[in-house]
Amino acid sequence: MKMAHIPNGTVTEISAADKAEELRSQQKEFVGLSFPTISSVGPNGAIIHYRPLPETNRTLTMNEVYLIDSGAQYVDGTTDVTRTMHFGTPSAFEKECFTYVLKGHIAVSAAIFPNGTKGHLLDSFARAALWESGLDYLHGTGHGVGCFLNVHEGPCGISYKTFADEPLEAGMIVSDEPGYYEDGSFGIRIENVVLVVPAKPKYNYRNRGSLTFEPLTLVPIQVRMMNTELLTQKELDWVNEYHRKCREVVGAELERQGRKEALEWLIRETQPII
Ligand SMILES: [Mn+2]
Repeated sequence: MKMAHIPNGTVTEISAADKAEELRSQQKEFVGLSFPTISSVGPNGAIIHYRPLPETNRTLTMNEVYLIDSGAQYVDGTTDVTRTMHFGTPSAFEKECFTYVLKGHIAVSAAIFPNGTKGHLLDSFARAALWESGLDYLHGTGHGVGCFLNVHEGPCGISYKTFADEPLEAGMIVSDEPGYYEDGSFGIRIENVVLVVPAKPKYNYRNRGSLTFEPLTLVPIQVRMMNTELLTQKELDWVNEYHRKCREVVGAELERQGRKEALEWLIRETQPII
């Protein structure tokens, strides 16, 4: 799928999902998809567990939000990533909602919390910006991700639900995926898989130690969907640092694989926000 093909009306939810699968299958150690791809345009994006069928299949256009949640099983790991994008000009409301979701995503990803904290305590971090505007989403914020196992698994998670919630420990892998769904109009979700790692804040209360997250997923987050005026300096720095890392790590790999067009796209999509 090239962005240049969108205006022609030749890309659909199903063909975009097939293309993502084809590209994934070209990478080494690929075994299969880790779950059925959610590929959704406009109002279909507001259906949280949507998957495209021939009778619901919509065409990607310059006028509607596109959401894709997909992942694969590789012999050496499991992926699960969601990105939301617009190929034309998103509305002010779409951008506002996207930015609140992004704030929530960053709030979890950059959170520093004591050892022994359970994931459900972090769930409200992901919702605070939405809640402040009277908005919310009706699913949990994160699930455990196994390595060539289940893509949705325990024992830890980040959810308003408190059952089966083991404390987060360094080395655990969870998803960070807040969203917002406007019925009949659009859906937004930003999902990375993140690794729990030790953190070193200024103090170490009663020697209990602290943890934070390191993103394992490295895919640009579309700046076009952001209202950057709503972001704090700390959030802007997070986005810029994340995009720098995407460019460094994925850029080197695209170069190695000779994927020139993808590399040009990556460079465009990871320009620093000033
Ligand atoms: Mn997920």
